[in-house]
Amino acid sequence: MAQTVGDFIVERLHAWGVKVIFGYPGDGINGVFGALARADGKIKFIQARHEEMAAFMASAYAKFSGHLGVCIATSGPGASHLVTGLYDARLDHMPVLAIAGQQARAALGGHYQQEVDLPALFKDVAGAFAQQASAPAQVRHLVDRAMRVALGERRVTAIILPNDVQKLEYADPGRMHGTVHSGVGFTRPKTLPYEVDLLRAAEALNAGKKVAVLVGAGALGATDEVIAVADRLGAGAAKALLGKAALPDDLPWVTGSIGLLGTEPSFDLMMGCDTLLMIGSGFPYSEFLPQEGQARGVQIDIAPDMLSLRYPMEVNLVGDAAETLRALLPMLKQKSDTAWRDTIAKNVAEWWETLEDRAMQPASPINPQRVTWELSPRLPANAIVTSDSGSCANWFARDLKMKRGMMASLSGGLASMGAAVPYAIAAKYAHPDRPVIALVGDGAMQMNNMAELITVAKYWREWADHRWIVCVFNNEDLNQVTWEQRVMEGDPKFDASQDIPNVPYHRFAELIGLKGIFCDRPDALGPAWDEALSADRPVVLEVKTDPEVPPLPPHITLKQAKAFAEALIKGDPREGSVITNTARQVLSSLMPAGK
Ligand SMILES: Cc1ncc(C[n+]2csc(CCOP(=O)(O)OP(=O)(O)O)c2C)c(N)n1
Ligand SMILES: [Mg+2]
Repeated sequence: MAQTVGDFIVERLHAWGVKVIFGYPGDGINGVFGALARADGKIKFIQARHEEMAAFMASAYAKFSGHLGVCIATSGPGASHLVTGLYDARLDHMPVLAIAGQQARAALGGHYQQEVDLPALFKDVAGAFAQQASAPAQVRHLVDRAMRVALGERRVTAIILPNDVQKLEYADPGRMHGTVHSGVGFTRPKTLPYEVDLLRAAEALNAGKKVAVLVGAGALGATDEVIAVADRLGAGAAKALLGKAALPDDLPWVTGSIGLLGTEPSFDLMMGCDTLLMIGSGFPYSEFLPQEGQARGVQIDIAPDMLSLRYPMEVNLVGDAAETLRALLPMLKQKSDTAWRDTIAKNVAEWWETLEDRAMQPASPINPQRVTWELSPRLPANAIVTSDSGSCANWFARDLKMKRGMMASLSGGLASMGAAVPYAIAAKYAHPDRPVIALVGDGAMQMNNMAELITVAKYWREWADHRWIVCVFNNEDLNQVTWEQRVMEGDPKFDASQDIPNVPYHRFAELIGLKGIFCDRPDALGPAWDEALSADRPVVLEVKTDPEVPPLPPHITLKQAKAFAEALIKGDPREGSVITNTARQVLSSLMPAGK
């Protein structure tokens, strides 16, 4: 049989090093699925339950493997389902290629069934390169460019394939005017600023007496270099959410997460510094950074458009984090005064005690902070942790102690619900030999993560390490938003939008052949984690958690505290029970006594 366009595309992706594709079939893309079947396992296909989940998987695969992620879907609804997952990759700067089917060329423009204007649909999310094929000779350069643009610019790209084109016989473009002759291959360049600019950065950093470092996802491959530079500068370092694994939390000068989900020492570090060194981060909330003019700023980022965006930097360096820090290090003078760092370390040590104290406060029935607090010491050395968007992201950010060599991620820029389970599945394709743990709210389970457990049930036996755990925080509430309504808006909880049904997640797990564990007693939490981590198959650990423990930001303003108090006065349905010990503990430091 002659090679079809579908066969050629699969072969070309293989030549580009693609090993796995996440997706869902349909008649708009069957020409490529037939080719995948004929390719005899050269590229592995992973069947998700929903195309959005396949796109989340592609995004997470890129995050955890360092390679490009690929997802595939049929025309119309399959393609439109991909979009949110693709935005996740787009906002977190991940190289992802989306392949979507389309109606036959002759039908386009005919208000045909499942006909969606896909170039227009993908124009924003895959704006770097979104093209629809109209002839076999075109697909070679469409694949080559989609791959190279995605890898080179760390962007999302899309190839749209009318179903009749997929079945045509493939032929290379002839040698004539108007043809394109492209090739395979991309290697990441070494990106390093000029010495003169490194010297300017060094001058600013050497002059500082109180240096603060902020690391993000761009620093994940530069742990040694960040530590060396921070040690030389006597600096403290805070971590943006996506950079959580960039520095281990057992270093005394690492202040943990920053921002709304962050820690008090990170807040103090930024408010007190005279120099800011930001490495590979697009952390969005400027109010957690120094005030303009307070600090001299140096930023390192691989993407020029991310420079001087959150704080006006004096020195803007385009470079790979590890390479740039390595080049910078010999230019930096060892700080001899340790007072600044000693203060940071003292704040950090006290903060960990505060967190333990908060986690151990009684709650009804389980304090959600205790869930991650108990997990930290039990985390296997090479664990990969994912989190959904919801209150568990607070506990993931704040309470979970990362050790050297672990990985962690979540939907950062998009902060989408529904990402933790597909992320955790993708982690198994990036690193089948590593244990994976997903932290998920019950709302996010109901939204779509539950259905993806079926994907886990389908595939887990082929994973080298069978440890795969999703921990569900069952609080029967869309709790993060409930607290946002109270604290940010000053509104009482709106039961109609916030209450969600109680679902036996652990029993659903058992129904589909996974292990289910249920926990509603604080003292059973540690043993429950132990049982989950030693199980012979994937586990759903369902924990009944208290929705009245507030995931408040570390520096909650008086304005917000007042809004919260107003919500109580206006008659929040939970008024009687709402100020638990934990809430009182946090609020007492903010509210005037007796209010
Ligand atoms: C797709 C999507 N829809 C809505 C939101 C807004 N949102 C953020 S957190 C949250 C509540 C999540 O509830 P749940 O998963 O139960 O976690 P909890 O906060 O209760 O722990 C909502 C609705 C979002 N981030 N993403
Ligand atoms: Mg919930």
